[in-house]
Amino acid sequence: MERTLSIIKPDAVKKNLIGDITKKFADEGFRIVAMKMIHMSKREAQGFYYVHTKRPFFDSLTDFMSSGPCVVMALEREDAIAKNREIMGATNPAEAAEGTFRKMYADNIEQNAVHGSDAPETAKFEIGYFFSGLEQF
Ligand code: IDP
Ligand code: MG
Repeated sequence: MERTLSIIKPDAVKKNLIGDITKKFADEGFRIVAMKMIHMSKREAQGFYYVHTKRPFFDSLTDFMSSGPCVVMALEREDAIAKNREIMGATNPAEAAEGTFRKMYADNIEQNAVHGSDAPETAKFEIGYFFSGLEQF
């Protein structure tokens, strides 16, 4: 079993997609082991995306991520990290496969509906960024 961090980003929350997205995770065999709705401050969004500090889109990305509430979840499944990346689709919705969250729901490469950890070390950091041990089931 492996755990990954998922975020339903502010664009998808605004579109009322929380139910559709969590249903798909259940259908794909993920167990939600932690979950909450939060509205990140700019500083909290910068901390979450610190690996992208030097990227040209960092300021705009962290404005977007702090623009409204999002849903953060820790998900558990066999091969959770890769499976979540698969059902999310490519970062740019124009390149995302049919049926993926980003193909179905994303507006553009920045406002792209969902986040998913990309490796075991990042999953550990990202889950710990939002959830204490007591909040994980
Ligand atoms: P990922 O979310 O598919 O792992 P990353 O490269 O880690 O993609 O980028 C993190 C987030 O930054 C993306 O999900 C997207 O919201 C935003 N982003 C990535 N590339 C660009 C870009 O070229 N322009 C604007 N925003 C971007
Ligand atoms: Mg990434």
